[in-house]
Amino acid sequence: MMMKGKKGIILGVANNKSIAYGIAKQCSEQGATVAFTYLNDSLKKRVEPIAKELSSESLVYPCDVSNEEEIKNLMISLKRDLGEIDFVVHSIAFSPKDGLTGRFSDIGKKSFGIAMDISVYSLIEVVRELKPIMSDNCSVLTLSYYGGVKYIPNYNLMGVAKAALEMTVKYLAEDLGEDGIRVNAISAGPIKTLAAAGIGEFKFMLNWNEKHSPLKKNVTTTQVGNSGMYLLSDLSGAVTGEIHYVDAGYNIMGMPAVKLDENGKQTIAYNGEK
Ligand code: 0WD
Repeated sequence: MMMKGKKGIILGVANNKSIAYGIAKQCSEQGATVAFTYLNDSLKKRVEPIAKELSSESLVYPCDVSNEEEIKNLMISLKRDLGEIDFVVHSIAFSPKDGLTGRFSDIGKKSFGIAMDISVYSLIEVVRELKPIMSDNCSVLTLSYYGGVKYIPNYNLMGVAKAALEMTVKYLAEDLGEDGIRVNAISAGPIKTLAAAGIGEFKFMLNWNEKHSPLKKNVTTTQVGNSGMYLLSDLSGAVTGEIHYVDAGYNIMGMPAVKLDENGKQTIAYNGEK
């Protein structure tokens, strides 16, 4: 029981396909008490059964991270119900549609601001507001994607947001290190979730990653959950400011591997043909 006695909050469960659900489940199985937030009333209906499944039915709180008051109220509720917290998972991102389709140069200023606010600034704000109740070896985890490091088709504005998020992790890690608080990110391979449905040609991304990653597979929320649990546990007590890839190794590839087909002709595993 790697998380026995630990208490934490997970922001960003939309349903049981969410990466945050995978992390919550693994933490709970390892003995943690997990509290949840929901974005709005329609998602509340999805989050409540998940909280019940993980014996957290009394630990479900509203929190739209674009609303300062809701973040402040979250701290008050957690202090009342849990006292201290040992981990925080920020599994939240949002971009208006014009940030994920069409030409990059057409992205509007308003969309840019919204994506950066919800997907990046919210990490800083959540950490700052919850800091008074963080234990002195608290671990914070957020979720990133390789599109913040290299060009990925259609990831567009979210790529810029993830680049900013990854640097935010590093600056926060340094800032909070003296308080014993660790801040890390998992850069996960593509997974079919609600948020992923907004990305153009997502199926192509899934196929491409599966065929061209060293492990020749896509990752699951359980696998991301296990790595997340490690980063939230004392097993990673000397790890901070890290962007940890959980992507079947895809990020190490500079080009797709070339194989010989039955005619001795050089070929790649997948060229995007449907
Ligand atoms: O392939 C993927 N699915 C990957 C996702 C690969 C690598 C990284 N990620 C990241 C995402 O960018 C995000 O940061 O993982 C994180 C979680 O995403 P997810 O699990 O793929 O998607 P989902 O289940 O939709 O959870 C994201 C949730 C929102 O869901 P919807 O679909 O309703 O936008 O983020 C939450 C919301 O629950 N969210 C908010 N929460 C509070 N306040 C807000 C907000 N303003 N906006 C979105």
